[in-house]
Amino acid sequence: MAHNSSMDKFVSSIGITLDRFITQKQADFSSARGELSQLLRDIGLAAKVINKEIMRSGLIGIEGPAGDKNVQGEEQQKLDVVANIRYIRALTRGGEVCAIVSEEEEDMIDTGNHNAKYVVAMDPLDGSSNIDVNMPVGTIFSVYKRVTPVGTAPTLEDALQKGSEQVAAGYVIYGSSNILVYTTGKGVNGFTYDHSIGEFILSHTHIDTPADGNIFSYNEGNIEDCDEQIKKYVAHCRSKKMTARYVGSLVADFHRNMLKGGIFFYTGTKKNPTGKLRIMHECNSLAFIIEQAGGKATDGTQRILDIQPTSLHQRVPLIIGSPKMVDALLSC
Ligand code: P6P
Repeated sequence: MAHNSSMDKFVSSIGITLDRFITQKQADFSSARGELSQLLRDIGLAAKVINKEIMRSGLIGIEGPAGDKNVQGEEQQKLDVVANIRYIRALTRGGEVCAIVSEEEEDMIDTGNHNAKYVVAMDPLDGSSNIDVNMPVGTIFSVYKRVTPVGTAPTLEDALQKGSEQVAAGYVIYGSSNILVYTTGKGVNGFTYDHSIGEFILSHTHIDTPADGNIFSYNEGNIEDCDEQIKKYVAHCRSKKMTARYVGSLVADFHRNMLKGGIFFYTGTKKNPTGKLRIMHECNSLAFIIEQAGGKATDGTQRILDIQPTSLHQRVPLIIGSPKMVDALLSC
């Protein structure tokens, strides 16, 4: 049948879905047999479910504290607990993950999938205290290949791996729109959730972060507690009349800075001498992503990705963003 161009507006392409993109990119990995692809799809599924619950949180009584504290001693929000259960269930049932390290769980979870090749470390819902005030929140995840033999029970050795060992990393930002951003080491791509068809559609192809920027993200409430280097850098930012932007939700601050250029830093304070952010659940993932986008991530002395984690909930100072801004802070 001849194609009538007047119909074009009714048959425009929906774009590339996350599923199709993952399958297409699977060809990049000769050894890939689809397990990592399935794992990424499982994360995408859980993200869709969590997104639905966040969008309606004020209507279904799921807002506010769960009445418990997590292993960090932080007030758990109901949605922290829900997101943790949803992601653990999706990854366990997906069958591709033998172990999960969650910010909301004191110990590593053995999923029972002992023939699975992968381990996932994640913060199921970062910044959840912002939900009740309708600020953006996020999920952050890292994927590692297990180091113990397939077919055996996973051990801590499978979990405590350097960030440089990640095979994939990503985050979901539940904000004015919902975007899943991930890398498998061949660039960073973002997918915007189309609620009308329930699909993540490729929207940010091969993200490169600007080499320099004008945005600095730091909780200046800590300025009296921090070391001289940070004080000098903040003074430098002020002298240059840079823009201070701090949402208090790591994924939101990171995502904005990666796209526009900028620097986020959360270093040691008297309250948190090694910083507040966790290397396994937050820092390794974002460090992998920012380096793939041309940026830098350091703890002030070494690459985040070179740090050998020694405990599941280890905190590290995090300085991350445009390379010239990170270098400027380090030279203070
Ligand atoms: P502060 C949220 O609780 C979080 O873990 C990150 O999302 C965020 O960047 C940071 O803590 C904010 O911490 O101490 O500035 O409130």
